[in-house]
Amino acid sequence: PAPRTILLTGAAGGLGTLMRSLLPEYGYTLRLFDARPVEGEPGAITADLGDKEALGEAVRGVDAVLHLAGISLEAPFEKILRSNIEGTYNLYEAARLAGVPRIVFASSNHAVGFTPAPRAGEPLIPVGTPRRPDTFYGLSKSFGEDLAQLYWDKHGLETVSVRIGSCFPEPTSVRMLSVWMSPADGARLFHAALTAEEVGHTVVYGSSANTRLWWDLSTARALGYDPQDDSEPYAGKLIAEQGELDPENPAHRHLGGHFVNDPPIWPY
Ligand code: NAI
Ligand code: 15L
Repeated sequence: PAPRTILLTGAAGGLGTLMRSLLPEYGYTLRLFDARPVEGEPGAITADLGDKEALGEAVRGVDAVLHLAGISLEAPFEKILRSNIEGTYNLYEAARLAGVPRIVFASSNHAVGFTPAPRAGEPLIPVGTPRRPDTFYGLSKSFGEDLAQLYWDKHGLETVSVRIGSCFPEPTSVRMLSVWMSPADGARLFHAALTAEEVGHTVVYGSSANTRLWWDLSTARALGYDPQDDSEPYAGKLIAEQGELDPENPAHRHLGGHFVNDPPIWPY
């Protein structure tokens, strides 16, 4: 049966807020969870991913989890460790103990951020490309994908790991022309990931059907995802403002964009 009640972690965040407005159209009832209060949602669970008791209650009776909570940019390792690594482990343990059958995990392009972006005519990057995190943040997403594989192999808990590109209302950089996922396509992809049959652990890239796409959407399409949007209408204005991507600039040359040359954040 199609999942009806979904635990949405990270509900107060940017993507969580977009999905709170879009996913109910697909018939889902959402249970909300975030460390911060969710505006206008007094019923939301306000708790940290470190709170195992709260997580145990949050997952009880849900059909699936859409796991968006976590630090969403580079940060000191200790913070990434707590929210993204231990926090994601705590969520998987809670889900396993409660018998939740599936998690859709917000992975990121930064798990493979040091992969060179394909030039015109070169093949798109497949999901099987070796992981090359560009930050501690990307490393935590790489961990999340391995955790998901372990929980599938050992416990039969299914996951779709979505290596999201940039999911914002509009693309705002020339790089985003290649990696943008419109919010409406994001909802389409999460819906496909929540409802496709027998996914085991499947890794997909999350973006719209962009003319300048860098990666291969075939595993996402195999789930039933049929993207409807393309960043190309934004290309003229963004290129006029920012210029074309410069192949000499490492931040333009890799999937992860500026994350590859951001200075490390101390302390390690
Ligand atoms: P965001 O930073 O706006 O939202 C993340 C939410 O998680 C926040 O509301 C925060 O309070 C919550 N959170 C953080 N640590 C927590 C903890 N320890 N316990 C409970 N809640 C905690 O990020 P955004 O853009 O909404 O991203 C959502 C997810 O998708 C993140 O996991 C991010 O890494 C991932 N992602 C997002 C992309 C995007 O384009 N928006 C691209 C790739 C991945
Ligand atoms: C991410 O993983 C971040 O969470 C998001 O804020 C964007 O920076 C996105 O990647 C991106 O690569 O543009």
